[in-house]
Amino acid sequence: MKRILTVQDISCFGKCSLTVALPILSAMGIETAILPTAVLSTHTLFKGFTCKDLSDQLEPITDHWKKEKITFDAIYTGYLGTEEEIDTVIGIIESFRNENTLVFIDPAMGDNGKLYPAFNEHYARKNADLCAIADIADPNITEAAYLTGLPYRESYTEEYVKELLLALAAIGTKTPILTGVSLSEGKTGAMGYDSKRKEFFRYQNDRIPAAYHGTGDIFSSVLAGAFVRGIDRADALKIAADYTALTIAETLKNPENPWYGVDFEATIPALVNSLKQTEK
Ligand code: PXL
Repeated sequence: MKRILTVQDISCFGKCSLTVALPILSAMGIETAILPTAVLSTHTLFKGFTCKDLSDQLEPITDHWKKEKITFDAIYTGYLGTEEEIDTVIGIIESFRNENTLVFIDPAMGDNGKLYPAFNEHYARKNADLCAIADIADPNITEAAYLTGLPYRESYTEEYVKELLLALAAIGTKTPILTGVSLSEGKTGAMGYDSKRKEFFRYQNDRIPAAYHGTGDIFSSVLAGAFVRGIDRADALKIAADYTALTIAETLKNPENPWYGVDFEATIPALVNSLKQTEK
């Protein structure tokens, strides 16, 4: 069985970061170790959230793993917390990485042109250091604009998306994948750039006119899991985008309309099924 380490916060309530990554990766048949960067009462879009930074625990935990000779096939980072913590996480990646380790970075820090409440521009720029050592990084357009210093655009052309991807590759990301990219009316999905082969690639499905919190974490968890399982790029993007869209559609049916997160629990059987299809 493949083994992944995911490094992100644990928001005790709110269906994001570790509370979605862990169940999704487990359901995908991947042994999942976690390194919580902070513990919050809820995610930061609730008012009055509590937050205990766990930066001082990261090295003692990983030092213990080293002594136990624990290794990982992949390391996947999400929402971190502080600039110092980013440096610590870079050190941890470098110390566990070998030539076969997949390093997948989701520089989770904002959406819709804005940073999340806990972050500022300095923090955003610091995330570029992390993306510089990534095999794959999957920012949304907001995050990519902050990472590269290019302007954020709400309406854009394919040329703009390519410009962002090339700027991310220039930072050092081997294969940047931009999420939440709409390349034609009524469609949405992702577009990536393989800097080794100098090749753009994309996947688009129908846009569902609803925005929910935590969908970026769901997309990233599935995409990281699919790559760890050795699924090829085209199928991996399709599985992640289709699962995210299906989950949003399922959530829209929920009369309680949970704004804080999506009903991914209901669609896990479909995710497992889509993995079986790729194995046929
Ligand atoms: O979904 C990204 C995310 C992760 N973790 C925390 C957050 C957010 C987005 O707001 O607040 C704590």
